[in-house]
Amino acid sequence: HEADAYRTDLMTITRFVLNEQSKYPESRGDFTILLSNIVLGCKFVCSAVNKAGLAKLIGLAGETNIQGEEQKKLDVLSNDVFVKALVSSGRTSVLVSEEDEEATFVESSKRGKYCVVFDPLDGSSNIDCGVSIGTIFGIYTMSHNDEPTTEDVLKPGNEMVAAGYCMYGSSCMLVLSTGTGVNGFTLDPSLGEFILTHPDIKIPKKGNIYSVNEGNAQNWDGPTTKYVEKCKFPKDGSPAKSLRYVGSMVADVHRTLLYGGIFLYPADKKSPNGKLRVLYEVFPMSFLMEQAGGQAFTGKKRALELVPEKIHERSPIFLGSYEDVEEIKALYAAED
Ligand code: AHM
Ligand code: MG
Repeated sequence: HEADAYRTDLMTITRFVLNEQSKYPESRGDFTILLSNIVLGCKFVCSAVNKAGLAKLIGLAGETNIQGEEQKKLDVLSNDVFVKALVSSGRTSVLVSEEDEEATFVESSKRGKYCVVFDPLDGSSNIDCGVSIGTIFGIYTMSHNDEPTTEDVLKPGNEMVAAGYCMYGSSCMLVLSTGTGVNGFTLDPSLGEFILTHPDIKIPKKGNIYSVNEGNAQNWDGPTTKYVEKCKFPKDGSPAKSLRYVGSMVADVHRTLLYGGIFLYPADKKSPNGKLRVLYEVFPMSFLMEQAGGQAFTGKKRALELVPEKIHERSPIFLGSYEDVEEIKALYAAED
């Protein structure tokens, strides 16, 4: 049957979130509206990323204006799109973006009950060579009706109400958690809709891949050094782990989520707090990992219990399969 090739019960991300929200009688669709604006941003960035190589070659329309101004860089363009989509959703009060030094406070007429922290286009070193990059976001709720301040987002990650990422890879995938598990949606380009393709993602209890920038090894601390040594030369008879490192957090975390294993961006002598940002890199990814049954650890504590003091603060991070993260936790505990 030719017709069988078509699924007709399409679970779009909007339908999925509406179903989820309908469990809360007080829900008035605000979250769904906010999310659909995030989805719009992701679709825009996806299309821009896909055209990026071509734009260079043949100069796509609109890319250079009449004054001959240069085309906006993809990360700046992505940021503009997300900020505008989030503000015009009418559902946000505070926005923190990796691209903007200061937080954005939404003007009172457009304010809503959510705060969004995001990295509009992460993996900057991979943009120009067409390797997977992504958008990462986390969502908090405002707990008062006074003027919004940065205090509204300087909260531990376990207070996020939702987190997710969109990966611009061989396909465009959006992975989302609203605190009741993790679900993955793939963009069907012919429909322009994200369709549920990976329901209820659970990370394997243990994996056989580790993911780290080993070029920094000379500057690592004891536990990280020991852990990576153990991955390569296990002494308990288990097989050595494989190394995979894209250098785009979204791609490395996505693979870790689906295949299991561990992703590390540790502290080192040059960067005592690691590289990755607490609010819009460490927290959303840690939230997703825990929701999928894995763990996220900073070298000192559970990542989601950090209380950031600055919006662009950094932290070391170890996240992935439950048992793999247990091992690095044990090495840090043995150090004290
Ligand atoms: P960016 O915000 O400049 O793109 O940096 C973040 C990226 C992450 O996606 C990735 O995990 C990490 O930097 C890789 O860093 P390194 O090149 O030091 O290994
Ligand atoms: Mg980044």
